[in-house]
Amino acid sequence: MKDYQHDFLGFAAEIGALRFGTFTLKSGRQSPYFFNAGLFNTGARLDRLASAYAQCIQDANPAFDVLFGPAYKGIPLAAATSIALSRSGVRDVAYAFNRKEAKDHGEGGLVVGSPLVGRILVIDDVITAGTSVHESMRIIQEAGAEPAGVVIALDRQEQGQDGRSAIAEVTARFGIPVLSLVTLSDLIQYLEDHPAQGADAEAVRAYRDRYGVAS
Ligand code: OMP
Repeated sequence: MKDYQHDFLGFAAEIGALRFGTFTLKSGRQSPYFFNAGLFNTGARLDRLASAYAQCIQDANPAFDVLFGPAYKGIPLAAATSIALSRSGVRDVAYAFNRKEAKDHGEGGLVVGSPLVGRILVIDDVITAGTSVHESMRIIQEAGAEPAGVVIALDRQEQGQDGRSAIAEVTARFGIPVLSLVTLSDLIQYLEDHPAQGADAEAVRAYRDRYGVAS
């Protein structure tokens, strides 16, 4: 694990964005842990999260033109990541996000910010079964743009709709990379090294055995 990944996990646990207990996921699965990106809810927290996204993008260096943050949680993530990339001297990156409800007055339309043109890098929070990411792909394709990749904070490394990993499905179907700040394997390794923080590493391993896929 790189330093920024280790720091990200520690900080997420410290502010309660990474929680342990029993959680029902969008997919209906019962998970012993949950990552809530909405808890990066101050300027300093969001700054740290966005810096980690920017670091991940700089390391993998995918070719893209515009960042896209899917409503709602992806919106501050894409905006803050574009700031982090410009501050780190990479370049002044355009960003866009969608509305959930189409507007029929004013500027109208579903996409706000930069036009969705060229290669679009999606900035999202989590992929579990892959439902949210398919919705982003639909928006990009309807705009006539091309998906360039997806960056998420946490890859839960779970089975998608056809039994393969949700990420393998996205990569195969759209031919794009999915980058993550950390994966479930990183989280398990982190919990093994930091056993004192009230998390049930055994329950997380059991969950991986039931729903996980090899990375
Ligand atoms: P999928 O659409 O199944 O890939 O689930 C991803 C979405 O689930 C995320 O965009 C979140 O809304 C939510 N989620 C989390 O935020 N954190 C988690 O740890 C797990 C989920 C989830 O419900 O699977």
